[in-house]
Amino acid sequence: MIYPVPQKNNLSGEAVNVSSLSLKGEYTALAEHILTEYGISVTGGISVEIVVTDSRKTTYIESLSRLSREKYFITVNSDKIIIEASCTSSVFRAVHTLAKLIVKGELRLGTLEDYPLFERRGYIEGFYGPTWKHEKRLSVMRLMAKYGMNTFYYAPKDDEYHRAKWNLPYPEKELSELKELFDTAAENELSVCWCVGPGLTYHYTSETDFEALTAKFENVYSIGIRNFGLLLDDIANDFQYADDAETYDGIVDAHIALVNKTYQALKAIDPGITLTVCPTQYFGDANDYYITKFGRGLPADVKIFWTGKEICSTFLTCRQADDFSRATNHKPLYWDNYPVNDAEMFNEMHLGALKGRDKELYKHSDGLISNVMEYAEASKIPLMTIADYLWNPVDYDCEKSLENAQREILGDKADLFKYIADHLCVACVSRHGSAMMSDILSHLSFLLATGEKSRAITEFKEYNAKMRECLAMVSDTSVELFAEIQKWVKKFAMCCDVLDAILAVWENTIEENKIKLKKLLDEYNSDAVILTGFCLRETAEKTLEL
Ligand code: LOG
Repeated sequence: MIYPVPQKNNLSGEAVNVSSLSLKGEYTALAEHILTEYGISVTGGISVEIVVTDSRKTTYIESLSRLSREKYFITVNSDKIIIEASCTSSVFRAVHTLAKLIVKGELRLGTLEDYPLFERRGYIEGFYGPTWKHEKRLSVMRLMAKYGMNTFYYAPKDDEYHRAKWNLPYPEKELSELKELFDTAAENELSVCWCVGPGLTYHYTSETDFEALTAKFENVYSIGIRNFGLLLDDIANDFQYADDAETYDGIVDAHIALVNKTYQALKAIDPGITLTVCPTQYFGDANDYYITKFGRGLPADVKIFWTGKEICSTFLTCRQADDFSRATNHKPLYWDNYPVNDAEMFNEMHLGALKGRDKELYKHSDGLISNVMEYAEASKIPLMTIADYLWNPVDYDCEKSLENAQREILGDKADLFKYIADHLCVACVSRHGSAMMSDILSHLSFLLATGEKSRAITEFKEYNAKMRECLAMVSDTSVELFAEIQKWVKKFAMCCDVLDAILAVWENTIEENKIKLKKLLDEYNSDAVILTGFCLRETAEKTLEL
């Protein structure tokens, strides 16, 4: 299986083994570049012909009632492979798919037809906390493009030129790094939206502030950005300057005026510019006064961010999306606060798969943009599942997608990694963690309670040995992902100690062993980092009663 799962994969004939190939047709340089990244040589062999046809003829998708620039076909014959696409983005997607099929040994005679269901599929650096290092940014971007995302929003709360110093232009160095980032996005078929969050100090009636805001847009326009975001989240709910309060009836009126004025100014710079906004009320009930008035007061083509019923929503449903559209006259563009783990969530690590988003949400929304964690490497795992969901939500299988993501990031280390990953998935999308541990401990407790003590001890030792093996592996901070999760690794070490102490009591129910277990359990419980679910504490407490 390759990911994201293609829409119609009829490559079901005889297997075709490709060790090298030759390219013909259009976009061969792009194709060569991608294939080489997968280690596929283009020095001869089966011919791959890339045929680019007019998008109007090829890419109308009935079920979506829209044209897609990203639809493509791959036809595999015994003597040649034909890629049919309509433009660079569909060639880009097609070649990635072909490369994945070759690498996985899944290339067979037949045809494959593919296109994404969500129109906008992306991620946003929109979290509080240390901003991602430049190299990390590039690496996440390339990976997300490989898995079919097409949108990137730049809005790190702690980039001071995004928020605190919104009215100052970027210094040369920062601007040139941003340019490199945005150029990489373009090479990877991601559209970039640069966002500004002026609301902490913005003076709505001040012309000077508005000029500073447009100057800032121009500053970023100069490096090639054509999509802009105006974010009004997490700012005061009321006026901070007396003359603002005198001029506008309410804060929403000031926001509507600001968005409209910004929209006009941007269109005057370049009619091709697009605008996304984040309202001050970005979650909750779509019928609320602020969001209804806000939505109705904006031009139709301004996109509106919305996080759903909650800031970090457990579910995003088609019905809620329709309520939002009716109330605001705009489809929601989901700012999905998963896997972000900032603010109150800072003791959680979100490595689980995306869950709880309706399969048909693509018909009812403008897209979904996932807000990431300050941990870039760790974010890649949930992000890959999000990319899978967004491409093909109908065939999305969260467990298989997660398995594939762990393997992509960790290779052979993925199997052992599951012993810690089991505990790193409690988040808004799922409150259930430690599924594997919970099964094992309840099975072991059952054995103990039904007189099979020696079997319980043997199997317990096997489990603890695996946990220790995993602990040794994840303590190696030369692996980038492991370096990022050390806070949880430390707690995992405590967990291993508690498990060994439980086992010691099972083996020898003496007071001394119980005292040791009690001490380790107390230490474990008093550490605020979130790791295992209830199962560990429950087993330890029952053991203390033996
Ligand atoms: C912020 C966001 C933050 C997230 C999770 C939005 C629109 N804004 O409550 O920057 O990462 O929550 O803590 C937010 O979600 N505000």
